[in-house]
Amino acid sequence: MVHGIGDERDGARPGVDGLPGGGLNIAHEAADRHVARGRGDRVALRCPGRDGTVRTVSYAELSGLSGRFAGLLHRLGVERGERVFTLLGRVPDLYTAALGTLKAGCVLSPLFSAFGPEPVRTRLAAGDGRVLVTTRALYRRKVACLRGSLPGLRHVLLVDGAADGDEGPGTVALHPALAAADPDTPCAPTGPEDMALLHFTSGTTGRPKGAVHVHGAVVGHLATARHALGLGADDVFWCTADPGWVTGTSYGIVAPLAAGATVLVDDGEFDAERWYAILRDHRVAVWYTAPTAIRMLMKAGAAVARRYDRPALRVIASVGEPLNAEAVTWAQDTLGLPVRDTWWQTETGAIMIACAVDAPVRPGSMGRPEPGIEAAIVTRTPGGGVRVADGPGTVGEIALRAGWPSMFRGYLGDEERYRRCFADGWYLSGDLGVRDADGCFRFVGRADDVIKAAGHLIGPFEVESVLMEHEAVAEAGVIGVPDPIAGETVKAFVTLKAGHTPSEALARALIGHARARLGPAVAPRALEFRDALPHTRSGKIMRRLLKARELGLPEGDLSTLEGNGDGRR
Ligand code: 6R9
Repeated sequence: MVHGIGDERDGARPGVDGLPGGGLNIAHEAADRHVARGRGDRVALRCPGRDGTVRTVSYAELSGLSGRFAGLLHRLGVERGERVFTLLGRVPDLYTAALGTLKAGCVLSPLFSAFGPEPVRTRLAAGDGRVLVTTRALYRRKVACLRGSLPGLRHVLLVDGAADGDEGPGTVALHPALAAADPDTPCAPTGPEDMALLHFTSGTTGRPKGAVHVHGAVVGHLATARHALGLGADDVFWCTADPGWVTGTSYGIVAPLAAGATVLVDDGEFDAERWYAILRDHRVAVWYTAPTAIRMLMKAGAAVARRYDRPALRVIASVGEPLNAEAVTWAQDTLGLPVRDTWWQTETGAIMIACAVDAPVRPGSMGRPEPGIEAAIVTRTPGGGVRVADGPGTVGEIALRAGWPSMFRGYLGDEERYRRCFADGWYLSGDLGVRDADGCFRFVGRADDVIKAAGHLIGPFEVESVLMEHEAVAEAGVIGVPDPIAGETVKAFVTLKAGHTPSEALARALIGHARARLGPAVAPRALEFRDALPHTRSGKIMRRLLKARELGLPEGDLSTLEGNGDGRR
């Protein structure tokens, strides 16, 4: 097993303590050990309210709250290894639920609160969710209607519930239940290879994949937070990612708490003035955000930025989508700091390649592999193996030598799909890149059809399936089209069943249907009707070709294109 850098004194697992009786549990590393080290009074969470007040939660309080949550899960009969889902924004209860779930030895699976009922249902069903933690409003809007189809979902814990059962059978008011639970509920004696986190991610085909992560991943979260982001225990850290995205868990919850830092917890939407005020008023030192956010700040203009100072800000870093060179230099000129790029995936669990704080920033380059990580550019060979590129300058797939601590350990229930991610001891990322003579990696593109809109990975299949539920739709093909702010937005091409004719009103109705089912973050922004869609001979929609035609790019290899029905008349 490869380890990242860490504190030598901590022995075999750098940077982490391990459970007092042996074993490893993320919740212990993220809360209890700070209390054991006499740092229980330090602020773990700093939560600005809309009214200007600031609530803080100390490490000792977080340890107690997560103990209570674990005790509550025990009382409800939830067993070790069972899945607890969250459908919450960035609110203090999220941290209680996340760490409490891990403390109980259960598995945490966070969902996007912007999801519509359909993505919520598929994930709860695929992950066999036993418990869901959410708000009354989200429960009413997105889950109540699904309860009948989710017999395994036994308990719904409502963070703003008034009384048990007030939203129907199996609903529990979280706060009174926590008040009655034992804050000293001990941490389950999990081991480093026990399943801890389940993150759903989207692929080109099929339903979302549940990437399985283990407690040992905390070693990678912590090492990279320190090395790539330069995070220390005295820092205020702000990660703007939604908790439903792997970044919002690995770096929104686990890494900064394991580092003993103060996590800024803000649930608001993007607003340039408010964001600058947060950086100033809460003395944020390390800020982890996304290229879309930087581009939105660029759009808001330099004048706004100049009205606020950033007294403690030391590091700005981003993840999730290509970071354009202009954004890096704009930040340097306007905010006085460059944006440091980091590259990783749901599957990798933690940052793999980064323009780390100790390295010079080269706009357009993602930087180098983190310590303990071996990355290469490879091409797949016909025999199912890989060939590592000899020298710099070759475009190929970004691959990582398998075996780092935060590497995913499986796709839930899909061993075959997991196996296909590896060849000759390398994990194949599905991203294309190139390495320069200095060992720095540049991002070239995706090798598959998945869409990255505002940093969020969207599987075209999930969107197509929902469009095809509509009575008028015969077939749908979904692609990402470039957008100056969000990187990409979702666009759908649709053929209609006999008896239906294209119209503006129908396009609006289809987009409306998709928004209601999928949520606005996933639904298409644009929709066009076609007489036919291009297919491969095996019947798959050729999204690549839809995209090439939409963007006026070369159509590439058409040898698998079906003779008829390419959609162009
Ligand atoms: C953490 C996260 C992973 C995909 C990845 C790649 C894209 C991530 C990037 C980047 C260009 C970067 N991606 N970091 N593209 N530059 N620095 O985003 O996980 O949602 O699984 O997405 O995001 O295409 O393969 P996930």
